[in-house]
Amino acid sequence: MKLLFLSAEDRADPWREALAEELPELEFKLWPDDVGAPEDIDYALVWKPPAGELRNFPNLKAILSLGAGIDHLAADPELPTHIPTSRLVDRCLTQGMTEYVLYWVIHYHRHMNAYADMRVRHEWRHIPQVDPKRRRVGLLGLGELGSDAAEKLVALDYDVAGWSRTAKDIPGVTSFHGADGLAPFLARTDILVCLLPMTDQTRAIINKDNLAQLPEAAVFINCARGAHVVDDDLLAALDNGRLSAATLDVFHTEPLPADHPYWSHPNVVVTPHMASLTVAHSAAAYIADNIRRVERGELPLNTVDFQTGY
Ligand code: OXD
Repeated sequence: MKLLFLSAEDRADPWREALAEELPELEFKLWPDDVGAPEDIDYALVWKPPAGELRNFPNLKAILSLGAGIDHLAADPELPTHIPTSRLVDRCLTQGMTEYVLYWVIHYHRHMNAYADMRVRHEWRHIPQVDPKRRRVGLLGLGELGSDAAEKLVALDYDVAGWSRTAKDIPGVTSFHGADGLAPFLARTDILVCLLPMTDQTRAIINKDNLAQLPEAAVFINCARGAHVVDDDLLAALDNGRLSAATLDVFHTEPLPADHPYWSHPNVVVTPHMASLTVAHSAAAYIADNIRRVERGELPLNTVDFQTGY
């Protein structure tokens, strides 16, 4: 049984070691130099494969994504769709994203951006502290990642709402859904966090019209995809005060070009698509479990529905 590892962004060695512990009978092949006979490859563990590449492996039994998002696969018009594709759902991946969201929500809630500016000016004063029950956090997307972040924010007493395609029932979280639910959701959101999947319905959702629904001086945190955002509209909202700040982890072009205005905007924090990185030793157990399932003739966990796009 052979697995092909194909990613220009992930280190192969930790995966080779972690999968050898989980499935000693699995042979680890590395794209592009150590592929062997393409017809011998049973599984492809991938991140952003070149379009059409997976067509070259005629006996693949499943495609396993190295990340939670599968837009990197959905964009391939030649993706083999007669076999299942599985999203990565993993404790460390979810935990990492929740840490990122909590870190930045708390940063803005506790005015850490303003305190950082004051430190530069050697200025000593207090900014009134706000009860978290009065801080309205809104999560765009209540899937695996969004719902975990929502639950942890509820545990910290924030006033949490979420917006999703269909209604969700998460204790303590006010659920808005569908096109009609978006404007009222935005109108009650001081800190907006985007954790949406990338689909035709969510592309460019952070645009001038939707940003205009937010209260004055709201904050935006994007840890989903750059294409959720119309960059010029976001920059305009930062410049006209609709938004007071933004933390952005994802961009239309990655790495973010050195001359992009986000880098030097005083109210924007840029992080290099690191909100949650896949941890091989944790995720390998899930990948091995999925391979065992397929070998038993079952579908892998979290098989992607390409109609909904996740
Ligand atoms: C993912 C990502 O989809 O890192 O997991 O963006």
